[in-house]
Amino acid sequence: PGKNGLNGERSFVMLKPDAVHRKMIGEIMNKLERRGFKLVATKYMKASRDLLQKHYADLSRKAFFKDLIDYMASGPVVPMVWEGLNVVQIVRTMLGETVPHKSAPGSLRGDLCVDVGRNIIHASDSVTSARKEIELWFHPAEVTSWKPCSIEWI
Ligand code: RTP
Repeated sequence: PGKNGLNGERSFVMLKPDAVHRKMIGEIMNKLERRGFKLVATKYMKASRDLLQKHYADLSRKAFFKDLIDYMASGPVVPMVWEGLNVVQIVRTMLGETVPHKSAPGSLRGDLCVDVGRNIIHASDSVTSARKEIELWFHPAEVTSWKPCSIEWI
């Protein structure tokens, strides 16, 4: 174990507009918290097409790129930074597959969605892309890590 008893790894996770519309924000955040990860940044926003095009730049040649940007710009999103041991890989596993019909029950997509074009959540696929995505979506001052404290609250 490294920093804070964990490896201090961070992932960029984003609830997509369909998750917001379907009122799943709490349910999904709850699953990430219960798994053992720590929320260190979040906001609620309508993302600009420019920001979304930068975020999905690797997919710009894909036939579905315009539909993807239209969908992501169609309503508010909830970008987040989660911290914890092997968070990048574990959250990708929790998501299930990109295509919901290949996602096992028990995974977020396997339990909560059916359409690849409405697949509720994004999460970084590597530590390197997490670093880039966190930098794209958050100012450093918006990310606030914390340690468990010993004060008894109740
Ligand atoms: P994400 O980046 O959103 O976490 O998704 P991913 O890694 O599982 O999948 P990726 O290949 O990066 O694709 C990004 C998002 O594009 C949409 N998509 N639509 N119509 C299609 O065939 C298609 N394929 C991908 C999905 O919303 C996917 O999450």
